[in-house]
Amino acid sequence: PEATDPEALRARALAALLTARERTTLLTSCVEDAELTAQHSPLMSPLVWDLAHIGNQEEQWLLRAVAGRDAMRPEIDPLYDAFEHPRAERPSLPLLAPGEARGYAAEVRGRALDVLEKTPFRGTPLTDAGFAFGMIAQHEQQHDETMLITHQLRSGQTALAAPDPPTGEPFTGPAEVLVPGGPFTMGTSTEPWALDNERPAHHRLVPPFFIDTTPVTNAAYQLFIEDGGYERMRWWDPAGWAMVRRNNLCAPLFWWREGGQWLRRRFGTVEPVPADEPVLHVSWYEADAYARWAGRRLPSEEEWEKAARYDPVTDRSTRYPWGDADPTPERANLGQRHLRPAPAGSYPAGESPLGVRQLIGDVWEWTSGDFLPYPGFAAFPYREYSDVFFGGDYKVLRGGAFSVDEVACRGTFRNWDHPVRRQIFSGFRTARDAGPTETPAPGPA
Ligand code: AVJ
Ligand code: FE
Repeated sequence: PEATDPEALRARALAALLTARERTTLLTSCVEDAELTAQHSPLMSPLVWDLAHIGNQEEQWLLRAVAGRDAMRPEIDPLYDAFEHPRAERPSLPLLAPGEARGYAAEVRGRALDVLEKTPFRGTPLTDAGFAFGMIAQHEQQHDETMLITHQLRSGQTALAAPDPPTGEPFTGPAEVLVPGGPFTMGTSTEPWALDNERPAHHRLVPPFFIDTTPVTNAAYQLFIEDGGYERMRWWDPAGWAMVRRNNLCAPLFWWREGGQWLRRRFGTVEPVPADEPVLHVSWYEADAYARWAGRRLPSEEEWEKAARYDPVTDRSTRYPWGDADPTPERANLGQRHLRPAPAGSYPAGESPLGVRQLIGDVWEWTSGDFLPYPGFAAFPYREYSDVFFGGDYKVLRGGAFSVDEVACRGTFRNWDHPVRRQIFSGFRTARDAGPTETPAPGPA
C-alpha cells in the first residue's frame, strides 16, 4: 500500500483481509459441498483444503507468531502443511469437513481482527508497518487465485456468475517499445508488504532492448499454430519438445478445433477463442517456442521489471508502470473483477512512461529467468515461502493477472512455476536486443 502512516496501514490491512475473505467465501460457497471435497485435478488441492489452510496460516502467523497465543487445534497443523503432503495426496487425508473448515477459518478470523486492533504497527520485523497482516491477506488472495484455477479445471457447468467483460478500444499504437540501456533499481527495500524474494532494492545495468507494447494475442499465437509451430522441433527447447511429443500438444490448454475455428472452455462455458485477447494457459516452453518462431525471445526478469518500473524522466523506479499510486479499475484488470483478460492494448491509463501496456493485470507474463534470490536476500519470515524454491526447475512470471488481487500484485512482485505448467493464468510478451542506435519497428501491433 502507498500509505506509510501506521493507522492508514491498519485500515489497509483490515480492508485487505475483508476483501480476501469475501472472495474466499464466494469461491467456496458457489458449489455444493461435494465439489469442495472432490479433487478436480491432481495438480490441485480439494477446495476445502485451501479453505482450512488459509485459516491455519492465519492462525500460525497472526494468532501464534504475532499475538503469542497457543495453537487452537495443534493436531491439524500437519494436515495443512503444504510441504508435508503433495497436492495429489490431500484428498485422502482426514481433512476438516466443509462446515468445520468454514467454522475454523471464521473463528481464527474473529480473533485475528482483535489482534489487528491491538497490535502496534512497529517494534518487531513481523509487525513493522503491519507486515504480517499484509502477508496473510496476500497469502489468502494467492490461494483465491489457486482456487480460481481449480474452478477452471472443474468439469461441468460454471459456478461463477459471468461478470461484465472489460472494455477496450482497438489498439493502434506501435508493436514494440525501445527501453534505453543503463542502470535501474530492481526490487524494493521500502514497499511495506513486499515479500522476501522482492528484496532488497539493488542496481542492475540493463543493455537497450525492445519489448512488445502488449501481451501476445490469441490471433498472433494462432499464426504460430497454423505455421506448424507445434510440429517443428527447431522452435523448441529440448525439454519443451519432449513435452509436446509426450502429450501430443497442438494448442494452449483448454483449446480445441471444431468447424474450422478454435474454441475454448472457460469456467464451464464454451466460446470461440477471442482474437484480440492475450493468449492464456500456455507453458513457458510454448512461450519460448513462439518467441523463437517470431524471431524474438522472452524478456529477462530484469528487462520486464525495467519496462514496468523505470521512469526515464525522473531516472527512478516507480511502484507500478503508471507511477506510485495504487491500482484502480481504470489502470489494470485485477481482482477477479472480469474473470478474463482485456483485449491487447487496453488500459491506456495503466501504461508505462515509455508506453508499454498491460504490464500489471490481465495475464501473468513468463520471463526467461530462473527463480533466484537477489543479492542480499534474507528469508523472511519463513524459508518455505521462497528460499526452498530458489534454483529449482522454476521460471519467473511477472505482473499478475485478472485473477490476482491488488494486494498481491506490484511492479516488484515475483511469481514462479515449473516451465511445463499451463493451468495457471499465464501468457507472455516478447523482446529483442537493440543496438545502441536502433529505433522501434514501425506499424501497429
Ligand atoms: C507464489 C504462487 C508460487 O501457490 O505455491 C501460497 C504462493 N505460497 N502459499 C504457491 C503460496 C504459500 C505460491 N506461489
Ligand atoms: Fe499457502
